[in-house]
Amino acid sequence: MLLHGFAAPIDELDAAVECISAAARFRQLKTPSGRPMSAFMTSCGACGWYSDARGYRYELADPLTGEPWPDIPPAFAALARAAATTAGFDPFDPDTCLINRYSPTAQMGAHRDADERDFSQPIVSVTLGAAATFLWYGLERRGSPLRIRLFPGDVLVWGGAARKGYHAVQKPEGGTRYNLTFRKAL
Ligand code: MD3
Ligand code: FE
Repeated sequence: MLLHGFAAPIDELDAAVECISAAARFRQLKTPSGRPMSAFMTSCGACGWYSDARGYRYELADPLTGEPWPDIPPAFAALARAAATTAGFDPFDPDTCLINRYSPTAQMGAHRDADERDFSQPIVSVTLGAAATFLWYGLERRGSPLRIRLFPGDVLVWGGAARKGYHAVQKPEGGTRYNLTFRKAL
């Protein structure tokens, strides 16, 4: 479900991203095969998504510092819960929020989110900063995807059968894009 403008006003969310990234820096992760991902990432919550030669996984502490990830800010948690409720997924208690930062040349190839334990839990994603086109393939990674332009303040909720769908993100349109991805991973 696309909730256009659901996250507005977004100044408080932008400020929270700054605050989190001061404690847990944005970093360029490598895929298990050693390729650097073009988006820079950080996390907050009880765990954080991570990738390196050892594989894709959730880490309970930031491997850069050994410190726990910053807490999920109250404004983030409230937004994620409200969006999930609006889409019919109640209760939603995410234990992690991955923050992706896309420079004007960064993108994300087609993949599905499969590192979480319980696929009956939805995923909530929030666009901040620049707009970008999101590509939705569905349950198989072939054919021509549905193209959805996402603007700052747009929120997407993915649950049920869509939870296992393939998706990708194109380069942002003239600026830096941030995306918050709320998940219940553990
Ligand atoms: C559809 N991020 O971090 S969010 C990711 O814009 C990721 O940063 C993108 O895909 C971004 O894994 C897209 C939208 C999204 C997130 C999770 C999904 C779409 C999804 C899980 C299942 C289906
Ligand atoms: Fe994804």
